Amino acid sequence: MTANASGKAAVKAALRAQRIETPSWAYGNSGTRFKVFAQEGVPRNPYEKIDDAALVHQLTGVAPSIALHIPWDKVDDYADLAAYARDKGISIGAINPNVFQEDDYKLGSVCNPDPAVRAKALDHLLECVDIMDATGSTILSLWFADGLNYPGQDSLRARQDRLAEALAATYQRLGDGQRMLLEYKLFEPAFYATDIPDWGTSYAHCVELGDKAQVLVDTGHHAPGTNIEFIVAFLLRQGKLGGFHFNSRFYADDDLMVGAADPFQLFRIMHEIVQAGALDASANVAFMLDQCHNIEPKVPAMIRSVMNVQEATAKALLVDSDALAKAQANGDVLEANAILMDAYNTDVRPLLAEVREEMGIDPDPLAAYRRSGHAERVREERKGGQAAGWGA
Ligand code: LRH
Ligand code: MN
Ligand code: MN
Repeated sequence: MTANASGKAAVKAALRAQRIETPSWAYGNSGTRFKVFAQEGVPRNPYEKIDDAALVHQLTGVAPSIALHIPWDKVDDYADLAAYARDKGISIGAINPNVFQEDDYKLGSVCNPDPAVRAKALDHLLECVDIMDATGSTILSLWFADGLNYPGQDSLRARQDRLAEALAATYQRLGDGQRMLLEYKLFEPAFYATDIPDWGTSYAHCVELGDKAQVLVDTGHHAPGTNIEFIVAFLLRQGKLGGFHFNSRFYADDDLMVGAADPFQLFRIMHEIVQAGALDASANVAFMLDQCHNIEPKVPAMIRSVMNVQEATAKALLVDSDALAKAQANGDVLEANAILMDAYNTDVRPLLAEVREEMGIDPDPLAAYRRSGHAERVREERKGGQAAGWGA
């Protein structure tokens, strides 16, 4: 399918304006619970993670922020870290508190039956809002590993009360222009029950909290076969879609490169976004990656991931919306489906190459990366790279 000239200009403008956030932890060493395979040239500290994220932005033109995970990215002076990022041409994105990696959290963090542990977890959440203030971050990205392994282990209902209490206290602390996104996950690390297992639980808490609380959809956190684009469409309609953690999965929370396992699903999600006008920055949907590169080199994998999101977005932008609306109104099932598939089956790589050239960057970011000599340089410079945070 082809867009007409003015349509093509609008598609290109939307692609130029797109913003995709990369996660600091994807630049560090990672693995599974069986083994972390250390790679050469991996960042040794948060500053070097910023260097890598800045390079991804330089080569793709659409990844101008980096999410931090605290304390994985702990530094003495967060304002200094933010200034460093600014100097490199990027900014600090979402701040992700970590209330799942200390012994105290064995039975949960904000849902823990012990009030002292709950207080400790809340302190950390509030400390992360301080870090938002220091870095200029506008998003507190919350994920809780809280849950139960055995029926009867704790009261499902009391845990919801404790959760609501901690969320409310954190919400109160948010300043103007700051918001909190509440991530859900069906499974892992708890096996019997998770305290925020699904979008409905997250949504209900966010509604109770107010406008500054929205749902975060991590594409790897659902039961297999879940229709994620339906969740996206519903949350957008309610003004409660805060953002994404994009990644791919075949079986569980695999955290593979986005668009690798199921590019069609990514397209269907982006189609809902585009149809709702939510690609526009004014819609405030944060497009963040949350993935690990256990066996592939990290910076080019991140570039590939950003490009995969761009390709899905370009295809979604190419859907002939007028023709689709007409076919839908006419109840023309085959035509409506054909219009969608036409867009999906378009090779958008030449269009994206044009967009990049117009942005003054290399039309082939991966080739530009290989030519940059970055991999060879950091292999020499950086010895003993940092683990992403877990499994090390
Ligand atoms: C949990 C999760 C959450 C964490 C990240 C490291 O599975 O998706 O977003 O912060 O992984
Ligand atoms: Mn996530
Ligand atoms: Mn996850």
